[in-house]
Amino acid sequence: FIMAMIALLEIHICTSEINRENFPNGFVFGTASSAFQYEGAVKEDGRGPSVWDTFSHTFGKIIDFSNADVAVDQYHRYEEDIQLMKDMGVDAYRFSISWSRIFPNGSGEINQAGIDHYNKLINALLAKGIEPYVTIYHWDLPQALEDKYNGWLNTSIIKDFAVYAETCFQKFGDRVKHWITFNEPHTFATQGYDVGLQAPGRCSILIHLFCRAGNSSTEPYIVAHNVLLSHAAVADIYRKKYKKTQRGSLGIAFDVIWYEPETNTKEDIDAAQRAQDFQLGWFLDPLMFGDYPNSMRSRVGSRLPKFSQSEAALVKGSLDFVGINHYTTFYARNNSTNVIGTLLNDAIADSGTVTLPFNGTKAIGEKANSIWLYIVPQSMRSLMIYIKQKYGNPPVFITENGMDDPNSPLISIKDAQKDEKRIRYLSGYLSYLLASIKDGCNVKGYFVWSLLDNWEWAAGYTSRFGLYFVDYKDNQKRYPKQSVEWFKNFLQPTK
Ligand code: PSG
Repeated sequence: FIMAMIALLEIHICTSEINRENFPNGFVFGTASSAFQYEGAVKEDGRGPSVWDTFSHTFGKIIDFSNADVAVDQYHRYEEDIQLMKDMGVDAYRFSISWSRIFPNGSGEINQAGIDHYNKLINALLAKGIEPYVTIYHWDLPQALEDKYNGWLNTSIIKDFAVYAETCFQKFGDRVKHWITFNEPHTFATQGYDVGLQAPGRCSILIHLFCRAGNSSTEPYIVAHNVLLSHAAVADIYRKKYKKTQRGSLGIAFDVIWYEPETNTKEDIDAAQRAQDFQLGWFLDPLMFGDYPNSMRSRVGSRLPKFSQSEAALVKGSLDFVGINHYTTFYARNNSTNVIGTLLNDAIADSGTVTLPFNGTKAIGEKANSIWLYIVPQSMRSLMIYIKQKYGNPPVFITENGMDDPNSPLISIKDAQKDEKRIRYLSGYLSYLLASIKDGCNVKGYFVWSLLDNWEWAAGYTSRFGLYFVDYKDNQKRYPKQSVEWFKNFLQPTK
């Protein structure tokens, strides 16, 4: 009988319309963005170029040959955008600071105009009762540091990043209480240094057909290692010098695909675990336990950098919360032959798994627009339970969740506004997030990616993740999609 009641309750939780009142008091709802995808104004007020300026201006790297010189012009329109958020009733806005606005050369002189800009943005948010959640690094490394010492490949980055992050604490930490040091280190380590599809576009696969320089089997691991050491250095500075007065907390936003074993065989169940070790565990194991997962150490061997005892001690426990960017689910299967992996000789092959959103016969869920985005809402719950059990139930923020409209970029404004699919996506994922909270998962907040359509990296303007449609042909005008009204009702159910 009890089991039947629980089952009924679950059906109820997962199918009926929910709103914020179903979530615990103090649970934070917001929307997310990043500087390079939103700001534009790339040459204004002393900003220096970043590796993404260089990459996007390199012929053939961006699907629609676009760049983010204008993007959605939030540098100039932040007040208008804050009003859009205010009207929806969000509690918080996650955005990132552009390193090369603060330090146009990556290090050295501070650019006061950059500080002024983020002060204005933060103050305008707070004036409307919206809390800033600030990502310190969302992929836009100052080009000067790439030129000077190969950026994340060099341990010199640790000190420069620490100076930049500490400057953020000094200038903004009186008002910013949630810091995300890094966005998706796994994504930029693999996309930027293994397959070369993102800045700085390094790789060695296919005998350097796509990348002039790089080493796909070693560089992703070096980059990730330097990211972990940089985060740990910054967390140490924050705790020693700022935490007592500023009382904020520090996390990292990880990209996490949920992996379903393709079959019930032990081989595939182990493969799914390994795939997760090589994605989330790569970062979260050192941060929680002080070292890389066993599966990584045994498979990557001497190519995997090692933490000294003092480094391990600094890295371990340096997170106050875990940020999770979750969008999609793939099947995982054991890769027994690994022919392609042997051919490519890259880091991605090391996990010995094949991870795809479909098996021989069917797709794992309904597809959104991006080739990697399949809709499997219940994975949100599985993932939260996984983190609870494996990592001792740390505080978690969903720092990104959302989908892009099908048929973009050619979609008309009218059609784009009818985004029932996004509404289904968001309410589905939120329902299972709520279910995980009822399971005891320590989830503190949720951010939709994204407030506006924006410049989607290598996909340029062909992918529209916004609650608001942006008309790129008419001066970046914003139009609400139906999901705006839905989110508004979700956030203000009694109004
Ligand atoms: C995240 C997750 C996957 C692919 C790309 C991202 N995945 O599961 O295969 S990138 C991430 C990023 C943000 C992007 C957004 C949508 O942090 O800047 O615009 O998601 O791709």
